[in-house]
Amino acid sequence: MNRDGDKQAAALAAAAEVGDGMLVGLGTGSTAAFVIAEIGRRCAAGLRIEAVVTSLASEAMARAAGIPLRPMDDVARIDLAIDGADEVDPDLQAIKGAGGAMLREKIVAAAARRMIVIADGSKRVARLGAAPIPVEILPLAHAFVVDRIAAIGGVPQLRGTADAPYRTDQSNLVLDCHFGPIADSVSLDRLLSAIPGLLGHGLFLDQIDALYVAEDGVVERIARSVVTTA
Ligand code: A5P
Repeated sequence: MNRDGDKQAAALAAAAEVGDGMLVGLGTGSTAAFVIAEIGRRCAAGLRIEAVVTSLASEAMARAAGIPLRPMDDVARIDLAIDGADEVDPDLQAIKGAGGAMLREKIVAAAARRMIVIADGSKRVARLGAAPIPVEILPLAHAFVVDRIAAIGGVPQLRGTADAPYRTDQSNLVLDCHFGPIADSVSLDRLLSAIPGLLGHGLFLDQIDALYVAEDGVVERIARSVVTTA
């Protein structure tokens, strides 16, 4: 099966965990788009849920799909968040944020009682770090954060160009930070989180409860300690 087929297969399997009465966190990206479409289809068929979104792009998709939305500023607890990832390791630690939504994605993940990640097989890695870790920063802290990232061994690259930098949904900047293979993700999480002006980063260490990953059409559900075939 092709990669999109695998993304969709993982998304459909995860969407089956959504039930009536839930407040659901909707992720961002091409894999999350399949979940939004499927939940929209089920809402049209009578599923009664509400959702919060992690980006303006997902908001537009969810509205078009007819999913009832609540503003996140009104929400402290979410039943289930479903989102994609850029890399996931065997301990269900992940790098997220290629789509630039990692700050809102982490708030939604932290508010969620359970978080499920959906992915095609290409996202599975033995060790995190081939992908850069995206960090969202306050524009006025740009030079300062670049200096601090370099001081802890990272190579930060401004997303976009100096003349036309990429802007997040919150109008902030993104630095894609290359660290290479990550030996100590917990320490790196602490070091990044301690930099003033760095608003959020794409390392997700303890938020993910389960992964649905599809390879050649076969979906596997991996919980933090249990592996079953979906
Ligand atoms: C969005 O900011 C990201 O965290 C995405 O969830 C992640 O990049 C995966 O995206 P795809 O599903 O498009 O690969």
